[in-house]
Amino acid sequence: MKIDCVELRVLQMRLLKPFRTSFGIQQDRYPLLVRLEIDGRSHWGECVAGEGPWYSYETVETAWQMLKGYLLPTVIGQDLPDVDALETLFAPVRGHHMAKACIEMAFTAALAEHARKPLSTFLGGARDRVETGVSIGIQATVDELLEAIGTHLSQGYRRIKVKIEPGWDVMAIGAIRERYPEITLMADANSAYTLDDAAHLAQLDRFGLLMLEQPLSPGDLVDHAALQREIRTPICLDESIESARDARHAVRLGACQVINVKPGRVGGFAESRRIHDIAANAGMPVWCGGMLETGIGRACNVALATLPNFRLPGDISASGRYWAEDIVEPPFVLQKGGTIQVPSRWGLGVRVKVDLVERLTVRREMIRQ
Ligand code: NPG
Repeated sequence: MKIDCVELRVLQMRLLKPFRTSFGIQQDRYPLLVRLEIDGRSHWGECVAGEGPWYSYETVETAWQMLKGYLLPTVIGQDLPDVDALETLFAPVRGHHMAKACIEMAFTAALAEHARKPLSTFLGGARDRVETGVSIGIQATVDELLEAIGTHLSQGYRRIKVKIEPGWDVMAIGAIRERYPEITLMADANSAYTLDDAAHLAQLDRFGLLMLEQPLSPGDLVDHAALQREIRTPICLDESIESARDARHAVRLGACQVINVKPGRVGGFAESRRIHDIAANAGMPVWCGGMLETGIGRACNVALATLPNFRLPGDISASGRYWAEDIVEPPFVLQKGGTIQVPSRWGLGVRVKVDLVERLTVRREMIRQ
């Protein structure tokens, strides 16, 4: 298949509620969308890069530059029989997985459509719904945190993840456990601690958390392994796992017991699949994370989460947890049992609301050969 040209766009979208993590507060999201034109048809993808270099060195701006300057010129106009061919052309560009992933995922969805299969089936998944959870940001007070959790539980979410940071951890988790002793609960630190905090983090052990996500810095595989020897709560790695090689190293070192796979973070579906398989061979479950995506990235995450070793609920919440109106039709809604239905249409499986995308666009450019 030949990508004839690619349109890049940045949208401006307001989150229904500000989202606070150990990185800071986010109110607006600026999703970078790509639209591949193949044989006169449009295939959409979403880049998960953030507005600033906090979660990763990649940003909306760097991804735009990489796509325009290096990645798209190598693939536009080339005959690409499969994803391997695309990965080979992208390989000389070091890193920049988020920039690469949006093209890889849109191209994979195009291949699925061409093969007349839903993306999930094309990737090798077999489920028609995926279990999901919700990620709740740091709140101003414990009362607000408990209220936010109560709201999401009443909406049907079955797994609650809360963001923590020094000063908002043992006390906050303790208060949640007092109010909700039985819920499936986990914490995400987004790298806010160091190994010196091991004894402090061990205090979380008494709360029976499903896992503690990314307590230390992304590069700290060795320190995560040391921390895992000092705490009982299973460590989950997110930012630390940028590739299948990182997953292999993490398994070998005992740096984690769970991996959060975000296809955008690792360069796309193919690398996600490799990480999935490494974890499966090690008997380690994975789950699908989220990056406050629009329905386009969400459709990709839902499809990926149908693979067999996605054995824990993901951060793939319903469209209404983020946006007043999602840019896809139908939007993703929460079903009974805290699940999301997997689209059954061919390809990406959802229709992009082009008029709405147009209204939300703050920057656009067509990249041709
Ligand atoms: O529901 O999409 C979602 C958000 C899930 O907490 C979530 N994502 O570290 O995993 C993360 C975190 C994040 C969000 C990180 C935005 C960076 C930006």
